[in-house]
Amino acid sequence: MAVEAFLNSSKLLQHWPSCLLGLLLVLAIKYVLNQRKKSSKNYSTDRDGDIETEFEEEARGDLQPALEEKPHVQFVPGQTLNPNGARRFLELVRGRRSIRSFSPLTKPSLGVIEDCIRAAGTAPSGAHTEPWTFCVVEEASVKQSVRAIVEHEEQINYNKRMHPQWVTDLRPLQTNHVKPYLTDAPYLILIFKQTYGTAKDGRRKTHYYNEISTSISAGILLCSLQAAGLSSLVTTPLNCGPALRELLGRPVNEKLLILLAVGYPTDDCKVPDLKRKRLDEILVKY
Ligand code: IYR
Repeated sequence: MAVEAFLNSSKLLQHWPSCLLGLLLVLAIKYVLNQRKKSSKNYSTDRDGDIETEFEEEARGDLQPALEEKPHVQFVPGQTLNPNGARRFLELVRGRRSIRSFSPLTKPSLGVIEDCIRAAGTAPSGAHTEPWTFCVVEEASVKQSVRAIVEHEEQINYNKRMHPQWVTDLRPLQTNHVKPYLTDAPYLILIFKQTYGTAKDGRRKTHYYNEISTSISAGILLCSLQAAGLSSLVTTPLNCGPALRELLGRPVNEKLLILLAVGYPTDDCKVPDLKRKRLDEILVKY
């Protein structure tokens, strides 16, 4: 017995290079299989992390675009060359200020607000998914509920949730948790980004770059409100998103991006004395 065991162990000793090779081969195969599994689960991971969706593993032959596939049409420019256009637009947007003192007495027509939202809806979006919802609130009781939610959370934000540096940085703007503009302004517009949608076949539809797309459309909305002669305030009520979404009965795929108050300033409306950066501070030429 002892002799046999000795012979066996000496055989093992003789063949250790091939054993090691075999072991390495098995490890290499395992590694390759693992990597393939990882990458097949995660098609959409881009290096900037801007595309958040992970796709389900599914038959590749079965895939259909969310958008209808049809021949492209001739582009007809909607604008003609206008050398003064940019300058006039600059003058328009230069005059825009965020205000916090709205007149409760004057109210623009809903038609104007609708046109501004039509303009916002022209924004480009990831794979033309148009991932935005604009909720317009004019009903006094709903504005009151919005204000109650926001003031409750902001009181916590200002008093304990946020870092003292946040409160300090906001001091020049003279803001606090009391927000009369949420009930004084004739309209509130709550802009939701749709984090995903539903395709025609009922499957979940990826809304690529939904935050960027909705932010672009919000920018267009601000400009069109300004063009309509209206004032606006952009607010990003911290920690209020879910409660406001529920108040308005919006679905779970929608997340509040920003809340606008819209209307006319009071006669005694004051704004912070702010300067904007010069062109040479924001433009880099190559
Ligand atoms: N959302 C809060 C606080 C606030 C935060 C920033 I950053 C501002 O630029 C302005 C205000 C509020 O509306 O009071």
